[in-house]
Amino acid sequence: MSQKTALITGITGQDGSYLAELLLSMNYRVVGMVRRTSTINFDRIKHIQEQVDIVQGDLLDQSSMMDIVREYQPDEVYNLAAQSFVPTSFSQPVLTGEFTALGVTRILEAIRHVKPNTRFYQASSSEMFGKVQEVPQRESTPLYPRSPYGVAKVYGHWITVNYRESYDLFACSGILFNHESPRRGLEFVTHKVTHAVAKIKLGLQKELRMGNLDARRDWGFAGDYVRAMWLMLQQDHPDDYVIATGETHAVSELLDVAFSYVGLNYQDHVIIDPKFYRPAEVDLLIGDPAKAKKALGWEPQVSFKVLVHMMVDADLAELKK
Ligand code: NAP
Ligand code: F7E
Repeated sequence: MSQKTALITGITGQDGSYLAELLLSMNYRVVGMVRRTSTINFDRIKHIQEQVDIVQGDLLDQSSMMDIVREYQPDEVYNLAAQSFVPTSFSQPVLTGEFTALGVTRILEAIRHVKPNTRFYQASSSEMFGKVQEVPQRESTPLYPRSPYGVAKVYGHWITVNYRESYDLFACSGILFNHESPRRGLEFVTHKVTHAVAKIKLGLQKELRMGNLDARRDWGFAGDYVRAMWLMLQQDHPDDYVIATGETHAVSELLDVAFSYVGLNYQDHVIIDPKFYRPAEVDLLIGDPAKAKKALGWEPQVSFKVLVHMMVDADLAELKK
């Protein structure tokens, strides 16, 4: 069989790096789109940089997307690029809409005009469920986003469905619940906590300032979740899938598991700071991955506890270097 080509937007992000590793292990030619920055930051992909084709493009720029699809003729496109931090979406709502919402249409337009048989994956999010209308959340649960990020992802989800129905594109929307790893950005709550735990344990920090400890999330491991993205594009028909563990944990439980792993009590170190509260919160997320299990044969491999311990261990090792 001839070698397949996959284009990944957002290859420098957490998921992009795991997906690139997975596709390379399956002998794909991997093309990674990166935006121009004054300082290059390829930390997450430096170990595979020689094996991927890096190409400059931006979700804000239609012609760059067209040119990339024309030049590389990808069999599969994974649209992982986005402004992905919820608090920033409140402070930069218009930019978030341009990247996270309209960016999806730009890439779909490039595929439609240049190579319409390309298979397309859109990185949709459990943030679309927001103020949840059903527990647990599944593919048919009505959407009620609670942030400009969530609203932008709703647009990205529906434009993907619309291009599938209007132009017969093989376009899938993966509705992924929170997924984490040692490569997670430090501003997200899991990595913020595990990094602080490691620093406190090593005597480099004393306190940790946090927001809402009652929020509940369905947290999985990013390495498991990128496998689901690939599986969606290998099916006979395009569809949408919830990818989740089916378990929910409060932020306070995350703190407890992380601090107690190194023999500490989080209540001795955590200070509540209203600065980290959001204008509107998503209180409870818990996904039902039954459809993905049945249709894709997908199941998560890493439990919540193992995930948190893995992240604390990685932070300790990094800080000791
Ligand atoms: P991430 O670590 O924040 O990575 C985002 C990527 O998007 C980075 O490579 C970033 O490049 C790139 N990017 C941002 N704006 C861009 C632009 N205008 N043009 C081109 N590239 C741009 O996110 P992640 O956690 O890997 O998540 C991947 C995708 O899944 C995102 O769309 C996210 O919204 C979505 N998602 C994530 C989760 C989760 O729990 N992780 C759950 C559901 C959905 P730079 O390196 O230049 O910043
Ligand atoms: O917050 C609470 C916060 O920033 C989780 C993105 O990948 O997943 C992510 O979005 C919860 C929230 O992720 C702090 O209020 C308390 O309830 O880690 P987070 P998120 O907002 O759920 C979805 C699926 C995506 O698609 C997004 O791209 O934790 N929380 N105290 C805090 N959160 C942060 N960041 N910092 C705190 O100090």
